Amino acid sequence: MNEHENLKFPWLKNFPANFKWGTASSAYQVEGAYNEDGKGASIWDTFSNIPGNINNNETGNTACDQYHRYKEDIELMHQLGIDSYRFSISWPRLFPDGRPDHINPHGVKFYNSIVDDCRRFDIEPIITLFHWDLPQILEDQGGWFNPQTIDYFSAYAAWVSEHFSDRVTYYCTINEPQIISNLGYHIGVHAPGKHLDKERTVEIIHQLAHAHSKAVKAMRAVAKKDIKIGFASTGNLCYPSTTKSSSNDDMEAARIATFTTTEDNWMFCHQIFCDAVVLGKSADLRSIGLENWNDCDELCPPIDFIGINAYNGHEVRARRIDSSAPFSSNDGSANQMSYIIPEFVERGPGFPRTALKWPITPEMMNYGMRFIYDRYHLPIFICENGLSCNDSLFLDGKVHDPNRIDFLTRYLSELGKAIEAGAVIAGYMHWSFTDNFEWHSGYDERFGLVYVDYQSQKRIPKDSFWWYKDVIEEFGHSRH
Ligand code: GBH
Repeated sequence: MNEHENLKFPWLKNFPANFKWGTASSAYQVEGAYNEDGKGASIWDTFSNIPGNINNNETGNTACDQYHRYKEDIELMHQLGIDSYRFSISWPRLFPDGRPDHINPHGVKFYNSIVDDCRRFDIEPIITLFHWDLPQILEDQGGWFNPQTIDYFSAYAAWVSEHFSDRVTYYCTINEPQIISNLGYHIGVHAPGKHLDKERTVEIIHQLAHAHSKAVKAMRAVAKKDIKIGFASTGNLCYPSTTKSSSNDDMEAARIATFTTTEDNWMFCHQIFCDAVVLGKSADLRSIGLENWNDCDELCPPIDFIGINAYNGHEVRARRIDSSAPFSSNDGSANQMSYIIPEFVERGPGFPRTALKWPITPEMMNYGMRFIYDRYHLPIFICENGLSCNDSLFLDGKVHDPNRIDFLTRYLSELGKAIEAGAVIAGYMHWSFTDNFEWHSGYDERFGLVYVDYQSQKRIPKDSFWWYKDVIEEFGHSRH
């Protein structure tokens, strides 16, 4: 038996002892108390309270009521055994009108309590600064197009760093710039519900890159000790049809397909943000008819990790084109050129899918993370991974979710293969701890390890909760 073989979880391998096992959430999706104790309105408060925007006209006004129930929730996290909790701060709960001159003491007290309660249980808090809830008043003044928003964001970030860095080491600046711009400003199904054209939409991503970089610099300048900063990116990740061919053409094709900016993927690709803020160079935007960004050297202050939110990916195979160059070399032989064209493999009928009908593609966790690591050379945090299932209370009073356990086993097993291949993966934050407000899908979609009965706000750990607890106990040596 090899030393990595594990009898209890035979599929899970290679997780290092210092690997962080956690869960993730975001303020608007769990907190509720949307207008209590001096909180300012965010674009999501506005957007979800307009009839027609959200499934069943639901809102995040109450959500999981975590604002009032955080103690119970953190105790449950302790029971789960996680060693890190990624949550976001609601910018307008801290700074009701966005600008840094008026701070809300109730907001300060609330996030202090979350941080202190986590630490009491040895749970490392990972703070996300912006998970989509822009102060409404800033949106009214031009939102991310207004340079003042970027200044206010970095002032808010600096305040958080100064205030929390004695107790909090890990920070994500922005969650999913790709989704903010695409769903919020282009397709319009997320707040603020705009329908901008491609050029303006990409400009939002550019502005978010400025906000990120300015915040990173401001946070470092005032941190009381060494802090670790990253952000959370999302986008399509491809995996090869087969890795058996000796030339590994499919592997190369998958890598090319992952990072090539095209008309089909510009709204959902990693490189459009990550190349600028990590590598300091523009993704190729000419391929989608736009100018490249020429200020990327300002956008890439050193960061410590890259967060990846990973849900599904695409299978890709290579077509190799061998062509003779239109000229001959001196000896008269034709000059052979050969290149790879990536082809997306169609998903057949009955392809496995989650409740939201998102395809189940675990291989993405292996190849995708390796491609990301090869390109950016930063430790990777899986900042989100999970699925919605049609969870309900069974007659025995429990919530049985075998589909979630199988999904997670598959995804974590593939993640272990990425680690084996040399990708540095620092941790895994499961999305999500509790069921919560799933943006325009409302409460129909349940992503939690903990079931929430929204009528009573009762929390009921699902089978996957106990399964994850066992996994953490088995592999989470770091705390013992
Ligand atoms: C994250 O967004 C968010 O950060 C989080 O707040 C949210 O609750 C969570 O995911 C779950 O949605 O059409 O089948 O290819 C993730 C957004 C998920 C959007 C995957 C694109 C592709 C699905 N992305 N999705 S599919």
